[in-house]
Amino acid sequence: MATNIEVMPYLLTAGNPGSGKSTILNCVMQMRNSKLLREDQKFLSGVSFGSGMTYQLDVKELNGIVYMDTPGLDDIDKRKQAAEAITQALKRDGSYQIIFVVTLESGRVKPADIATINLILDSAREITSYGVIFNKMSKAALRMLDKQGKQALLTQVSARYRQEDKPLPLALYLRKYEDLEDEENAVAEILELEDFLLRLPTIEIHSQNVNKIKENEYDQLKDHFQKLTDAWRKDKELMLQQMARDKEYFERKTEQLRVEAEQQRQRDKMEMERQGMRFQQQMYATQKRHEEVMGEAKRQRDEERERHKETERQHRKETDQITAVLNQARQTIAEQQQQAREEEIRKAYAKEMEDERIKHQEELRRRTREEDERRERDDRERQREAEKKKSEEGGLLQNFVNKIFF
Ligand SMILES: Nc1nc2c(ncn2[C@@H]2O[C@H](COP(=O)(O)OP(=O)(O)OP(=O)(O)O)[C@@H](O)[C@H]2O)c(=O)[nH]1
Ligand SMILES: [Mg+2]
Repeated sequence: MATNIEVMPYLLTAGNPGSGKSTILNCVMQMRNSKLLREDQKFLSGVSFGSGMTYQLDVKELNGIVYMDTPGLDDIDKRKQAAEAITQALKRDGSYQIIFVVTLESGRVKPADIATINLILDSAREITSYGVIFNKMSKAALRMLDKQGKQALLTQVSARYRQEDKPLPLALYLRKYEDLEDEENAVAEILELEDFLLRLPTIEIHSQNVNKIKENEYDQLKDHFQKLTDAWRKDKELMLQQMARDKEYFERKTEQLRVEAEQQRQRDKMEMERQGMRFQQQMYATQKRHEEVMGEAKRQRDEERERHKETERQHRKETDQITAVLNQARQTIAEQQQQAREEEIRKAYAKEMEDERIKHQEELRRRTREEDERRERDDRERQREAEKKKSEEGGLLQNFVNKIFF
């Protein structure tokens, strides 16, 4: 193995018993190997009661990478042995990727894990960058872990015994894989591991800079971080209490505002009702006025209609009178015309009579004249007769002839 030290990079996991170090390494190795790993190529993993399953440094080499599984420091009986195994793993001179595997307890990083990380970082000061896998997290916890929660976990896990300003580790939050539960040497496909390892910085560790892990300080450190954790919890409780007080105040304030708003609403409602009543009264008065005006208008209209009827009646009466007068006039005219006509007839008749009389007179005169003439003639005749008679003696024949020809 010594021959590989200068060329092969190391991938080292550290953390407390049962956190899942061996399983994670097996998963990484399987992910990087085309064939299924043989049992002897894998790290021993599984349920162990009492102490950790890995209690000494376990090393596997696969495809040019050396995987190192270190034991946890929490087991008091194996702590010294475990500390030696970790120191031994760090003293190999080469390029390392260091991963701490931790599990949460009630959503918080365990003081034992913080103490372990602190002791290891204290022994190898060249570990300036490292990764932390928060392992076996419930799906619900992962869902609820927002950006702030993740930051809180990282702050807890990188809390320092010595106050030093080191960058925060690279974190990976892994869910609890059901098919790994209590299994021995089980392997699962954890896709996030690939990306995590690609981003995890590689650091150089030189054996001369690696000190022995002070495992005797473990309990003291754990207590220290326990107190710190308690203080965080207290802070959190205080914060929660403050939040509860804020919430109560907010609720009280909200209720007060609601009551005020309700009172205002009631006042507004009453005011609106008052205004409504006033409006209604005004409406009523307006309506009444309107009705009065309408009534007055109707009365005037009726009167007008009556007047109109009266005028019409009067007019009709006048018309009748005029008609009567006209009829009268017409009748008078007719009578006058009749009279005139009769007069004319009478005159014509009179004229006719006159004419007749004149004619008659003329006739009479003519007859008289004729009579006179006849008498004259007769007289002359008689005279002639007489003369004739006288001449008869002179000429009876002559007279006779004259008589026949006249
Ligand atoms: N459900 C579930 N169980 C897991 C997971 N990872 C590890 N385990 C189980 O947890 C137990 C302990 O795992 P290991 O890998 O042996 O833990 P470890 O950190 O190597 O423990 P030690 O060697 O004793 O220090 C095993 O039974 C694993 O199957 C996981 O993601 N989900
Ligand atoms: Mg193990």
